[in-house]
Amino acid sequence: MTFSDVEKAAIVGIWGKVSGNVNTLGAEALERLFLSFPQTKTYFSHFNVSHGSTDLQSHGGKVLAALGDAAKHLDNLDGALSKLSDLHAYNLRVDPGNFKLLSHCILVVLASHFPAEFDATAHAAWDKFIAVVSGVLTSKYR
Ligand code: HEG
Repeated sequence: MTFSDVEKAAIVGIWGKVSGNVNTLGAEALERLFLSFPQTKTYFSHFNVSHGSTDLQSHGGKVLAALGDAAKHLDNLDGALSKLSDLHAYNLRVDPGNFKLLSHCILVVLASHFPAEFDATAHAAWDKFIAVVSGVLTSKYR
């Protein structure tokens, strides 16, 4: 999957808004995930999932930081995400359907925090970007 120059600019531009605040924004994405789609909590039974917990902050930060790293490697996402792909496929075994749910929650966070920057072009580019990342993370299941 390739990204156009317009898509790349939108992905990197929004990442610039997110990068200084990954723990807070990531925690909000996870909180939305767990409240709207409670079945996703089954993977996190060892977490304190209450509002603002350090587990939410720390894990949310890791997820968004991984997206930020991916945004720097848009021409080689398979390579950049290879280790994370192994982890999700072989160790965590997250049902691939859950990636769409988390992706939705991340897009909602971006839209609500950056309404001016997150226009239709940025929305489409980020939707594609997270879908491609999710595709890589769920590519080694069999
Ligand atoms: Mg995953 C760990 C990124 C979707 C469940 N996830 C991680 C880690 C990262 C990450 C960076 C830490 C890896 C490490 O410690 O080395 N996850 C990530 C991305 C996306 C994603 C970028 C999709 C965009 N993860 C995802 C989904 C679920 C899930 C949809 C389940 C609903 N991830 C999960 C769990 C862990 C990680 C259970 C281990 C958490 C822990 O015990 O600390």
